[in-house]
Amino acid sequence: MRYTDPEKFITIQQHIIEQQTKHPTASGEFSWLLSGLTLAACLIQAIVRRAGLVDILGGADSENVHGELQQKLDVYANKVIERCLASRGNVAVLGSEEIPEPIVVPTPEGSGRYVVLFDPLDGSGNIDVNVAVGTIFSIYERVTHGPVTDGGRKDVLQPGSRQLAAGYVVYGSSTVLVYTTGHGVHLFTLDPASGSFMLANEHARIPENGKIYSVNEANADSFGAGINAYLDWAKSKAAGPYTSRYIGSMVADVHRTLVKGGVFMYPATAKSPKGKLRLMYEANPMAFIVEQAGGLATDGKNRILDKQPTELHERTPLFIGAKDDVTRVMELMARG
Ligand code: P6P
Repeated sequence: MRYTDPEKFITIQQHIIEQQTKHPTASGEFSWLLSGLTLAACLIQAIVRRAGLVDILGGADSENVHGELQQKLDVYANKVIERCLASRGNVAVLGSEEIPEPIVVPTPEGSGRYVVLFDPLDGSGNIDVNVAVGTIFSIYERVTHGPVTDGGRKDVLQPGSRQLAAGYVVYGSSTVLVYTTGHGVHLFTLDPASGSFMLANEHARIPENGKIYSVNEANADSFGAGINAYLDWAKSKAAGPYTSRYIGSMVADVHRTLVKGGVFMYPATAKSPKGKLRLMYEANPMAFIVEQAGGLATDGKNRILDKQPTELHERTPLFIGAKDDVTRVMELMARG
């Protein structure tokens, strides 16, 4: 077993350093930044795993910028990530689902190079019923120089195609961290005994023939003809038929799609006419990862990574998964 073989195991720290030696653009600073995120993941999973035992379940008597009740774990995870990243010394701006405005991190003479956007605990509404939740992050290089003067707006509002790195952690039956720096997608499993993330799958590729569709069909009345035509096809013998899987935690649903193939969709609905998922710290990082694994990610018309954001918290419809599945949905949507 590679994990325990002293000749073969590869920790995420080793992997990140190897990545940076292969790709000169990734400096030591970048590895130091990513290690802040792996530290935060370890700390968050430790509390998630004890959620029923410590006073960390339930609502936090506060709402986020979207008017959603914050769970105590949302608030905790957000503080852990802020603290782990702000102490790195090379982060200039942070953007979190839980915080209305970008956070400008004071660094000597504005020396911070990086912007990190994150959803500290996606799917937090599922915590009380012990369903997998996750953390999602997206890393950019600043586009401004010197001290940050506009509250971080210019540095934050970059299209997803300019991400330096993206990743997520899924706190499921095991804790798995997935990341890309644009040179493939790599999966690591946390070894609870040592507290190390160990390489489990390098250069992961999304299966092309996964027969799984993932969407909340309770919203079908507002999907439109194209999406419903896709669902009718998927349920037909001509398609296989497909099977339906919907966890209700985007990180878990996208992770299953990455590993098993098929498509995950959160279309625009009557309740969420611009889509429910957030572009900057949910759709963009997942799109970077899935494209690096050979898949596609669109809003039904446009490539997610090409979208020029106007707000940190803007939402987008999302269709993400294997190339053939996403292409089929888009073709049927285009027919109307
Ligand atoms: P619905 C969790 O609250 C979340 O933001 C995503 O993780 C998930 O994919 C989606 O909402 C589920 O939304 O409307 O199907 O319950």
